Amino acid sequence: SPFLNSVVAEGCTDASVYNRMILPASFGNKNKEYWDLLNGVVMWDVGAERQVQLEGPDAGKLAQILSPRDLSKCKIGQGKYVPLCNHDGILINDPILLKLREDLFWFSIADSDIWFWARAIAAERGLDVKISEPDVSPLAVQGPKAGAVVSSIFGDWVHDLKYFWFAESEINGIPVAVQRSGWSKQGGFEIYLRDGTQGTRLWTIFKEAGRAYDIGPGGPNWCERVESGLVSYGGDTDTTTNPFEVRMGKYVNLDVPDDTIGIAALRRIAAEGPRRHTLGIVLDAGDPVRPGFLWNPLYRDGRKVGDLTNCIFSYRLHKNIGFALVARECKVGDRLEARIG
Ligand code: THG
Repeated sequence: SPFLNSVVAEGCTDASVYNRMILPASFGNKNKEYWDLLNGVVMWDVGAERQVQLEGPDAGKLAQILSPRDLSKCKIGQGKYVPLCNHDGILINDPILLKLREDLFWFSIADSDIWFWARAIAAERGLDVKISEPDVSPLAVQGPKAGAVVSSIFGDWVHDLKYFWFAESEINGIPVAVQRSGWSKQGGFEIYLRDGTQGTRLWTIFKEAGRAYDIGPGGPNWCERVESGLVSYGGDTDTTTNPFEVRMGKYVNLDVPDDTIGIAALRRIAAEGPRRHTLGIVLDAGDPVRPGFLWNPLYRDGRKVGDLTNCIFSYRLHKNIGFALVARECKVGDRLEARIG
């Protein structure tokens, strides 16, 4: 990521690999990073969220072929959270789509190879569209004070951006797009850096503007995102998971054109009713767990009913919490047995 040198200088202690890149997770004080996200403002190097760019006369057509969410009313400057599915209706990514022009779109992707997929589909369908990974790297600014920091840099207009809408801008000659977005429910923005040589300069601009608000470095926060119910593609999903099973059914429109990949399967799944759904789970006992994708079995009356896909100690509840991907017959309030540790 163009922010890597800054992140190392800040003392990054934990990272993962995401889209074949380093995704910083923590700077050694997870407790502080969590409470700063809830009460203040944090900045995250999320350059690993790569853009798959569709450009050309058939870009919009390809975007709709790739996603079962209705994009016909998507405006220039608007973003949308969209499922991407394979022909069996299985979720293969959950990007944010940004429409920059009628003939220019970005899928800001989660951790799977959509670049190859999009190219293959475009070629097979004979579409006039160029697919590339442009020099674009997001920096997330999250938390209740994010608006104050971002507006102090770009101006008060950022407050008028609606959720997932964005505008192209620049700061000290550095080209960016500013979007109201981010992988938390604490509010904030993502700044899409459009010149990878300027990462250190952009990081410093935010660090200095954020000083008055005690901005600190962090990373996508596992505890907050589980408390907020945000899905992690590839972690909370497996190779058999469809969007209905992970609360993305509201982003599937069954009346999209028939040439949308997976729509026939999704219509069938919707008609039959998905087999599983995701519920939040609170564990009664146990010391704080290390966060992880466990996929440990969950039992009801001795019978396996699903999986605990992830588990994390909640700073707010002082209990371990997670997501239960379980059979539809399991309801809110059921008692299940989890085996962890
Ligand atoms: N930023 C950018 N790209 C990304 C992510 C990101 N691509 C992959 C991954 N993260 C996408 N995942 C999500 C999931 C949920 C949300 C954002 C990114 C989100 N959801 C809101 C909610 O659930 O309440 C709103 C959804 C809606 O109503 O449309 O914000 O972090 N650039």
